[in-house]
Amino acid sequence: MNLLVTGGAGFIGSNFVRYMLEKYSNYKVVNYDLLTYAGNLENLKDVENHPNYTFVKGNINNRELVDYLVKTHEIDVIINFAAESHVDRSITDPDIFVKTNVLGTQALLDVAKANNIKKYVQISTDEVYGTLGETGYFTEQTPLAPNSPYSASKAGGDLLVRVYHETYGLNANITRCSNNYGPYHFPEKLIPLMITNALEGKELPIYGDGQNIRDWLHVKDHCAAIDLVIHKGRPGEVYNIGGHNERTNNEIVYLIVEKLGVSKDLIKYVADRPGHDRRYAIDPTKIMTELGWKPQYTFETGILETIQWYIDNQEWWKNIKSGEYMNYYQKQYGDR
Ligand code: NAD
Ligand code: TDX
Repeated sequence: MNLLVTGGAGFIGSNFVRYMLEKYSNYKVVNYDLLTYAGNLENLKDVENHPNYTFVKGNINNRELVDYLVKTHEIDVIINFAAESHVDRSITDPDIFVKTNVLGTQALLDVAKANNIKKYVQISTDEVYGTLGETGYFTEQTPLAPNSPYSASKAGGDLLVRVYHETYGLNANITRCSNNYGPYHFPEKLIPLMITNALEGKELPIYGDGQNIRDWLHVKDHCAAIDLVIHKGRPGEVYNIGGHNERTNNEIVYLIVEKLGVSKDLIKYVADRPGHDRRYAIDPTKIMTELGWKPQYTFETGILETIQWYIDNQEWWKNIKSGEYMNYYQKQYGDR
């Protein structure tokens, strides 16, 4: 099988590229990524010379280039991870979120349709469902009710994927996963920000009262679920992905403080995020019963492994935090 992975230089995409190359010795993977601030080829340093791996720099909005790649690499499946992914950035600059997450998705769908692609998988998020109260779970039937420019743009992309299935018969799936954690997570997001700030002795900013709840899943468990959807997902279906690991932000930050042995005085309660969703929690019954998915990691072991990864890979995140790697890749690839 030949896969086009868009956004494969980001956090989840790079873990997925590695997962597929390791698991399937006869699959070819083309990683197509614009290398925005969040894209980093250091995430895939260990596979850059793998015979089944090709990297191409480009924008998902560039239909001509994506079309050329689909044809020349005889692509069977497109898996779209490419997105602007940070909620806080979407609040200050929504435009790029619409351009990438809505229009970029439509451009990919057009190319998939024109080439009669065998399968298109859209990597979406539980945030499209909005927020939960103290009880209940998101199922695939929960109405879309996004509360941030980020989640609205992801919901817009999802609706277009639905339409290309319903109207044009494209064999498409949408996956909606809860919050991921694990190696190569960009240090603007809660868990890597708190670990790296704690290691640097910097403040640990908690928004609002810190009682917002996220449902955490190890990135490798997410990759395994996507693998199942590619091979066994029924055309047009949505699959929610989550492992029943609800934690308040306070619990997460206190755990990191405790495991790293730093002072609680680093914790600082700051102004809340506007439109801050209170609670996310996934009901994963459908993917578990239909596709046989089951998470392998418990949060307790996964978070310890992740903390250790950040201790062992300080150069990786220090380059990002200093902006060093962006200068490097700008020199390497220019503005193409
Ligand atoms: P990320 O920000 O780490 O990576 C995004 C990647 O997309 C980067 O490599 C970036 O360079 C690339 N990209 C951005 N704009 C592009 C464009 N126009 N053309 C080509 N490439 C472009 O994000 P992530 O956390 O790895 O998330 C990947 C996907 O999974 C996103 O679609 C996100 O919405 C979804 N998701 C993320 C989580 C999570 O917890 N991180 C949870 C559920 C779903
Ligand atoms: O400094 C912080 N302090 C803080 O309290 C940051 C960065 C976050 N938070 C809070 C906000 C959220 O309640 O922590 C929680 C997690 O925040 P993020 O890491 O920004 O993730 P979230 O907003 O939940 O979105 C993530 O999960 C779903 C990803 O970034 C999305 O791409 C994905 O779709």
